[in-house]
Amino acid sequence: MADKLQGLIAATYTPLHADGTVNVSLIPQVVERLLSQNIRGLYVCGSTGEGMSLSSEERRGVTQAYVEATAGRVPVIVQVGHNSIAEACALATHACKVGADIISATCPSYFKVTTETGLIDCMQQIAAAAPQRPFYYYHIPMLTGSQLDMVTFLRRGAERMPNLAGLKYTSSTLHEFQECLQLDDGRFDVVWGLDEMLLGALATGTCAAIGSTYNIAAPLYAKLWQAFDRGDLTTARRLQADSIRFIRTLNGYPFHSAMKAVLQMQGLPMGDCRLPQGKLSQDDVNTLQQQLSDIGFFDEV
Ligand code: MN9
Repeated sequence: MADKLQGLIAATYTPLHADGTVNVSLIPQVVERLLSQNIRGLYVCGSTGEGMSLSSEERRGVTQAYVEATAGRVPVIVQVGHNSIAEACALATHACKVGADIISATCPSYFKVTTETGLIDCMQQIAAAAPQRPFYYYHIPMLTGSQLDMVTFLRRGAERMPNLAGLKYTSSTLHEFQECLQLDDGRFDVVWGLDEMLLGALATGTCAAIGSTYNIAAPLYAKLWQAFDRGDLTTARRLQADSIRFIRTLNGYPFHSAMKAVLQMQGLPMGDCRLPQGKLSQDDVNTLQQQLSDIGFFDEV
């Protein structure tokens, strides 16, 4: 079994030009900034990177650019989920070929996956398309609509997927997260995916967390993690409260469009989001900047 993921992992954004095409030329700068902030891995083409809003050709281009820019310094995890399983398999094979370290996938979501066996049937094909790489199922029921039992999935899935390594777990059910972490003496790598509940996940025993807001506030979360490690829960709670507060502000807008606007404020011209998320008006960008400044966001990160 491969090493488990560690620490803060950024769910990366996909930079776009003003005309909406992908701006791969910015990716090296994105990667250097994240690595300089001690980010320990990159999760590419997930919800944050708008994988589902990109063509497969664009996803291959973004994958290759992130792998090349990272040059083996931290693990690159590529999200290949698609409503067409065949397309997901082709993306997995490509990611493996260009040197991605780990493959991950959501389940199909137009036609819902309603049983754990059905989920294993789908994931088995994708995992088998990159058999030399660890595979992590991306559990995000709020977006896929598939609220299935992850303990059953891991237990039974491992019998059919030799490379099933774990989960990216984006759901607030901490008790199930804990069960998954502890299953079979901690055999699976179960990675936390809700930034606003990082402290709860640390208390539960997580070793790694993948999230969008680590792109804009890695130093805050690093301090939170360090405070937790030294047992200073008062500081850890204060920092988590700050994260909850700025995430609440961002949720007043289309979330990822607002996140890209913040990255722009921090000096990275990431462009807008694709529809259906879209872009913030200039008025909204100004209001957002003022709101974040009022809560001290820019002083803290
Ligand atoms: O999976 C991200 N989820 C989505 C990771 O983007 C749907 C999270 O990092 C959230 O963006 C974050 C803020 O709610 O927790």
